[in-house]
Amino acid sequence: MIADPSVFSPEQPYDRRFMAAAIRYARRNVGRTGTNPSVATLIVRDEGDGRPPRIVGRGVTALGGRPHAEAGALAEAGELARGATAYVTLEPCAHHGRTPPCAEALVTAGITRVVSAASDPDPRVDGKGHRILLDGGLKVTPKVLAEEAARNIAGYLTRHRSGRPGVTLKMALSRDGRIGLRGEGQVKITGPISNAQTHLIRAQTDAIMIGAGTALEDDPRLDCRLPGMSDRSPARIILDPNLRLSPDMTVVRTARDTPTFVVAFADADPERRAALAEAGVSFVACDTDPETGRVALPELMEDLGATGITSILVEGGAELASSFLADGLVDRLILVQGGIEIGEAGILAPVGLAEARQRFPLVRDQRFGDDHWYEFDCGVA
Ligand code: AOF
Ligand code: ZN
Repeated sequence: MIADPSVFSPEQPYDRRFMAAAIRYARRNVGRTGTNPSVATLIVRDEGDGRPPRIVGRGVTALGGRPHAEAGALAEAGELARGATAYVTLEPCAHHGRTPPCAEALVTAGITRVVSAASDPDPRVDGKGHRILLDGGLKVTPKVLAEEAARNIAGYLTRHRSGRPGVTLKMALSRDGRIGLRGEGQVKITGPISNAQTHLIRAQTDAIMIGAGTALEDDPRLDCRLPGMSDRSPARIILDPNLRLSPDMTVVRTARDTPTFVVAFADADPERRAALAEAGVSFVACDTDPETGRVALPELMEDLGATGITSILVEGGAELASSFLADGLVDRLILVQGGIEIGEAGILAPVGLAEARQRFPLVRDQRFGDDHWYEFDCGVA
């Protein structure tokens, strides 16, 4: 990192506004850029003639992670990049990949000022991108809306910091704090608006995870059902250490359309394994936690991180949720409280609203129809 902050230029009046627009634009490809973060770049010209500055080029990290955002924005701006300011939601890269470093590309294109948001922990960048820009004579203003930009790339940052994917745990709670009724399949707790919000999060997440109990009980689809966004369904991970899933379940039947991973012990029934493999399911091996006899989650999370998964949405059930919480593996907790009551026979949520409020800062609080949506930052990583 560059130690001396005096090398950087101060923020200008329009900076936050354009950075906020860039951060919104970067959301377009969140969950679709592999191990690469989804970054956006806006090239902005101020002619200095009293007219407001205007955007002449925009780019977002392409599907799969390449090309980087800067390449698209510079190509769109063409000669108009000369003398312009670039707003980049992540420090521009400094390493040679399939293309030369983005920081160099910005210098070569004649950009005179770069405003960046999040810092890049990738050791190939980590301050070196800003250094290239400064050495090229550009003005650099870092950390503008850095926290907001970091939200978009939370999984990427967690993977760099902790060697595992970022984890969001989401639960729908009844008014009396229950998440369902045993033996009843899916109980409708929340309404259409918050359900659509959940699907939006699915679209922005690499993989969705549930336990075999929930899979057997609910036979869910675990896809993104927002209109026009079905191609954004995340991969599915089902924790089924003893292979209880059967080939006629929805997730197994659709395994050829949406990547589906089953986490199983190495000694699980080979015949059941063969039947699932035949249907297109892939397997992830796991260890046993010597204390509980269950799947060792921290090790599994590291293994999933190593396969390139950067974000996971854990959606059920109670046992899996409490294991994630107990192991300190939840980065963000979403509790959606619906208007219905389930009653004493219902399954209690492993963490209720009152406890969550006590333990974690509330970062989002919204009302969707009859539902309350609460998001907590568990800040473990
Ligand atoms: C940028 N702009 O749009 C993105 C960046 O595998 P590679 O060569 O694509 O490099 C991946 C690294 O590139 C990643 O870890 C992060 O440091 C940076 N991502 N950088 O300048 C972009 N997505
Ligand atoms: Zn780059």
